[in-house]
Amino acid sequence: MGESEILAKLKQAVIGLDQEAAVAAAKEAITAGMAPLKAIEEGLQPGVEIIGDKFDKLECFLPELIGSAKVFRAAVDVLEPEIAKLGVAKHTSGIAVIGTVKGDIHKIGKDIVVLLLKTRGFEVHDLGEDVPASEFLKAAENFNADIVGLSALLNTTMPAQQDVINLFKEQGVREKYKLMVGGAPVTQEWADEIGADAYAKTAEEGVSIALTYMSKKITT
Ligand code: B12
Repeated sequence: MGESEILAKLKQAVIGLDQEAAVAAAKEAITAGMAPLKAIEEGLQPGVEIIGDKFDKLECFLPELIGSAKVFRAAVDVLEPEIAKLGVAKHTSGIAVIGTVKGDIHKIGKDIVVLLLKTRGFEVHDLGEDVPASEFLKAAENFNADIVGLSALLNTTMPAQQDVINLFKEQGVREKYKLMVGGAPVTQEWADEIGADAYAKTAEEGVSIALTYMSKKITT
């Protein structure tokens, strides 16, 4: 079976809230030698985006949103060990603290960032979801982090990213960390407005920014 067919199956399984089909398609992706991240980004993700759009237009409701997340997760569970196998780093690339900001319980995207950072050698402290600004600060200081990642999926929780940055500034520790923001509604303009160091549209982009930052930090 061709890659495009498998990607279509993954997408359709999410839209159809069909966990069995999603798991089967994820296994097919592995058997076909497809890059696991491609299966996530080009198969599963377009599926949840369609469900999200339908939700927005009141064409489906919260149970479908929850269902799509479960199906997504089940397929990622199959793909995750394949991503982990790609891990190449034998040394620690750096220390990252990451979480979804206060008021926001979306975790799928953040979890992918965590997974990719780990496979690229980062020591990652995942603070989970609905994380208050003070927890980000505490963890960054305790773990002596290099990078702090803030995920937000709601327009209403994007200001909580700013709250974290403001708190770091107030406490005089802003310059010690690279503060990176992400999540579907977040943009480069927003990152600039709130004074974040970096914005990444995808998990992959975020990890590559993190690695570039660490290589500069080590050489300077
Ligand atoms: C699944 C889902 C849920 C699930 C979440 C399950 C879970 N455990 O995560 C549940 C059902 C719980 C949920 C709840 C709600 N949701 Co919802 N949800 C979604 C949906 C369909 C998919 C999100 C997702 O997982 N995408 C897949 C991942 C892989 O993509 P991602 O998160 O964008 O992450 C990628 C990048 O953004 C990036 N990234 C993410 N974080 C970070 C962080 C850093 C540091 C970096 C570098 C990169 C990065 O990397 C990832 C991979 O490349 C979206 C639709 C959409 N188009 O996004 C709506 C959506 C986000 N939800 C929405 C809404 C309104 C809600 C609710 C308010 C609904 C309600 N009435 O209760 C609640 C809010 C609950 C809360 N307080 O948080 C709206 C938000 C609108 C807005 N912009 O404000 C959306 C857009 C749907 C819509 N079109 O209306 N939701």
